[in-house]
Order: sequence, then structure tokens, then C-alpha cells
Amino acid sequence: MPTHEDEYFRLRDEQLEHRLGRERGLSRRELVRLGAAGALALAAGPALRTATARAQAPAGPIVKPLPPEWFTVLGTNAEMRWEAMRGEDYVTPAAKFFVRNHTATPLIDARTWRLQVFGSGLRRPEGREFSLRDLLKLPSREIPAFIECAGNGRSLFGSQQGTPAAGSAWKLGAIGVARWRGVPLREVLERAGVTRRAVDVLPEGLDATVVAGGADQGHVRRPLPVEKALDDALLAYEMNGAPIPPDHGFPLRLVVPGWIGIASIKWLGRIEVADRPLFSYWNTTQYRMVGPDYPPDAPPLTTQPVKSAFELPWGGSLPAGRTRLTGRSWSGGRPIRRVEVRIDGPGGAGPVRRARLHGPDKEHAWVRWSIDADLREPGAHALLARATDRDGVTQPDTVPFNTNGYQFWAVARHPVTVTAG
Ligand SMILES: Nc1nc2c(c(=O)[nH]1)N[C@H]1C(S)=C(S)[C@@H](COP(=O)(O)O)O[C@H]1N2
Ligand SMILES: [Mo]
Repeated sequence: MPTHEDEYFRLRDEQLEHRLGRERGLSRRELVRLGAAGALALAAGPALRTATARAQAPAGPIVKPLPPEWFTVLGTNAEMRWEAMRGEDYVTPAAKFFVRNHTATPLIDARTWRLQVFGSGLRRPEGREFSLRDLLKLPSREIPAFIECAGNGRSLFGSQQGTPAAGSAWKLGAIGVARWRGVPLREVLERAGVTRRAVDVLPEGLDATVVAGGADQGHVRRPLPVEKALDDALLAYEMNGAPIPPDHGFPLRLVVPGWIGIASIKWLGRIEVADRPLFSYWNTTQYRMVGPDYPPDAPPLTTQPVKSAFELPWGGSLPAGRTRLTGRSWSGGRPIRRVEVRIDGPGGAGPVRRARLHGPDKEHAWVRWSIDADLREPGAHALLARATDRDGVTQPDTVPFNTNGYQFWAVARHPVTVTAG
């Protein structure tokens, strides 16, 4: 019987073969002749045969196809169009999952790749290395969790509150939920000899270093407190039951449930465990609230607030008459307790009605909901959904401005035009 890891590497070979065939215009026959190992060497060149895996230069910032009916491309990022989730099951298929890349997706050879765990918070600071095979032998867990960019909804600071914020102009599609399988970070830290003196854990990506604010900020990395690292952080090697695709962190990404997306470092190469607080561009200059309503030393952002989205095109049209509106709501804290929907039309605000919740309502993921509407008046409408989680946290009508446009969690006014039936 094939072991989990045989299956894993077989799948990877198939994926690689498929992608290389597309990229290089090789036929399946030619690829089979080269063999998976040959195909790998062709992809990577001699460098990959050294013991430490290195990221390879990718063709573009994102490897997977980005069909325009599913995605809006924003620089090196791709936002999911919410209408792509309509009729989908609980999770977002990997093919439809948004991508947020500071630079570009690296192509990494899983066979030579190693994870280095080191630092002053370990019994032996030189630490140890783990291969993917090592990790696959450790106890695994599968959890549903969203990855959501802290800047999701940023453009609504401008369109809804009249105060545009700097950064990628996401609407609400910088989120997806997947089933992530991997090794709890705790298992790896314990095997690496984490001590009681450990304070911060710093995961670092193998993608290119980031030039920002006039300086090279180094590799994408962001410390998290050892408490969260030992609690529910997961070193994920599977997304929705298949190896994580390149764009989402192959061969290994961190998943930090409930926290802003930047915590979930992709393409992990190194994890420092330190006996003192650690800092990077991503927990000092970035990902803190800066604005007139925030103190000058606001703490780094962690848990995501409560939000909702309709599974409809932004600014699309709906025929007048009876229609079923669907959407999803989520919270970085607790599962969702209720969702209230209001429809504002040319004649003013409609009544507030409870949406019906469907299926799973998991912590650190989302819940699906629906509501039947009867749209009578043609013209411009706004669809509003307000979610409340089980801690009683409710989406507000407005949120205080912050210059980087993080965590827009006010009730969104989703624009639609009702056309005469
Ligand atoms: N190594 C690395 N990890 C990263 C990033 C990155 O650019 N490089 N982007 C982060 C940000 S800002 C977000 S929102 C999520 C996006 O994950 P996704 O592309 O799988 O949707 O990955 C995070 N992890
Ligand atoms: Mo992000």
C-alpha cells in the first residue's frame, strides 16, 4: 500500500509534469521520456541538486491561470471575484483562491527543500533541519481556516467613507477558506527543543527579498508570539486534500488561524525561535493602525474582525422580481451567530431581515447564508449584510480611518442595478 508520502510525491510529479509541459510546450510523450526526474532537472538546472533548496525564478508573479471571470489582477496580486463562490461548497477551490504576493511565486523542489529551525529560544541554538519527508511522518491535523489579507476591503475606505487609503485597492475578494493539512507548529518546535525562555517565533519565506520604504527589507517574515505558535499554528503541506499549489506556498506554508494573512507565511524556509522579541518590517512599519483615531504606538494587528460578502458581481445587475441572495460571513474570533440583510433601493432603506445560515459554521472559517428577496423597483440598489459572531461582535456602520486601509469591517454597501424584468 502506498504511504501518504509516496502519494504526495507522485501527485507532485504529475503537477510538475503538467505545468512544465504547458510552460515549455513539451508534449506529454516528451515529458514521459524525460521522466519526472529529468523534468525536474530541466525546470531547475543544477542548482537544485545541492542540499539546500533554493527558490527558482518564476515566469510571472503568479503561476496559476487567472481567468477574468474569477479574478481581478492587481499588480502581483489577484483578487477573487465573489460571484465565483456562488454555488461552491464550503471551501474555496485552490484554482479560485486569491493570491497576495509581495514579489513573485517561487518554484521550489520539494526533494531538496529543507526547513531550518534555529535560535536562542532552543536548547541548542544551531537547531535542526526538517525535510518534507520528516514532516510528513509527524502527527498531522486538518483544519478549515480562512486566509484573509489585512487590507481586504481597503477600497471601501474611499468608495464608502470618502477617505481613500494607500495600498492595493481590494474590494472584498482578498479572502478564501481552505482545508489545510499539516503538522502543528508545536510538534516541530518541541522536536527542535523549544525552551521556556522562548518569546517570539519568526517564520520566513523563500520568495525574493522585498524592497519597500527605500530599503531592502529582506525576506517576507513576521514574528508571532510563542503562545500562538504553540497553540493552533499549522505547518501546512496540503490545501483541500492536495499538495499546496505553488502560488499558495508549496511545499510548506504557515497557517495562523483567525489572524491577518501576513501571519501565514508561504514558502517557509526558516523559522527562528528567539528568547527576546523579534522585529521585521511586517510588524513594525506595516500592519499596525496609523491614523488620527489610533495611538502612536498601536500594537501589531493579529485577529481579523467580522465581515460579510454577497456572492454577486460588484456593481452587477439583477432582474426585477424574486431572487435568492447568497453570501458568506466570517470572524477571526468566534463562529458567526447571525447575519442580517437590508436592501436599500431608490425608494430608501428596506427592512432588516435575518438570513438563513447553511451548513458548517466553523471557527476561523466562515458560514454560508441565503435570503429571498423581491426586487420590485428598477434602479440602483445597495445590498447590506451585517454579521455578529458568538462573542457578540457586530459589524459597525463605519470604521475609523487608518492610512494603510487595514481591516475595513463596516457593513459593505454592495452596489447592484435592478433591471426591469
Ligand atoms: N513568503 C510570503 N508569505 C506570504 C506573503 C508573501 O508575499 N510572501 N504574503 C502574505 C500576505 S500579505 C497574505 S494576505 C497571504 C496571502 O495568501 P495566499 O496568496 O495564499 O492567498 O500570504 C502571506 N504570506
Ligand atoms: Mo495580506
